[in-house]
Amino acid sequence: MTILTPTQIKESFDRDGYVVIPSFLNPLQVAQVQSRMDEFVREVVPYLPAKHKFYEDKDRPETLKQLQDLSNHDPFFGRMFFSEQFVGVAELLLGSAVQGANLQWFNKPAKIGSPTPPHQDGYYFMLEPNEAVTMWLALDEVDEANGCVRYIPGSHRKGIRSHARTTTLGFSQGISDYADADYAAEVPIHAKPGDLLVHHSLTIHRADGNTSSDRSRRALGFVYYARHAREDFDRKAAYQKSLTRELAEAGKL
Ligand SMILES: O=C(O)CCC(=O)C(=O)O
Repeated sequence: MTILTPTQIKESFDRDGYVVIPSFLNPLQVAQVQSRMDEFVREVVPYLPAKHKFYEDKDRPETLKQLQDLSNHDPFFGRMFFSEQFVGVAELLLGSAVQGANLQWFNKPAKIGSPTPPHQDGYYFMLEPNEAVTMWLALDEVDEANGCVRYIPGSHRKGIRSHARTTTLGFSQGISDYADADYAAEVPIHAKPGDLLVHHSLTIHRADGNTSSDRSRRALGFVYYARHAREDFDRKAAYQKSLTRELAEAGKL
């Protein structure tokens, strides 16, 4: 296995808008995360607010697909989110101090996990300047069959594309003019449990659904903003409020 130096990690991220760090967590650490996550899903998720847990089908608990704000709901995940191990990578890549914004859990259950529409996280973040990273920690073996993440290299240098409302719960906005040239430029990223993918907030990415018959596709998503980036709180709160109302009225929450 090649071990990347911090300089190589930063060069790759600056060039492509993403970088893959293999075996960022060792197998013991991955097992600890999995075990805490299993407990969390069993014991805490039933009490979480509806807006922080999304299901493919909310009447079937086994179809849980996304959790929000884990660091505020659980001390184990809070410690992980603010640990030097993760914060240090965010600081290296953004070249500045950072603020933790959100720790999410993503799943695509076997057979029914829905696709992630093409998007740029920065469109959701509403930051000025738009300087942030998302780290995607694989908790399962991930490839094309269960919906690996696909990046467009260099897209972080081309600004924000136009987005429009999608019907995907948890990814309410997608690039509205995603075209053949975009599909052709994608790089699918295979990952093993413990591998860390990191992308810039302007890097275009998407994922297919999980078409495998028996493999889940679980990951943790760590979002850090550059400390000097300012969030448009009013605009974001207004959007969240109207989205939550709309999803509740549609019976999705
Ligand atoms: O897990 C996925 O399918 C996509 C995750 C994503 O879009 C992100 O971490 O920004």
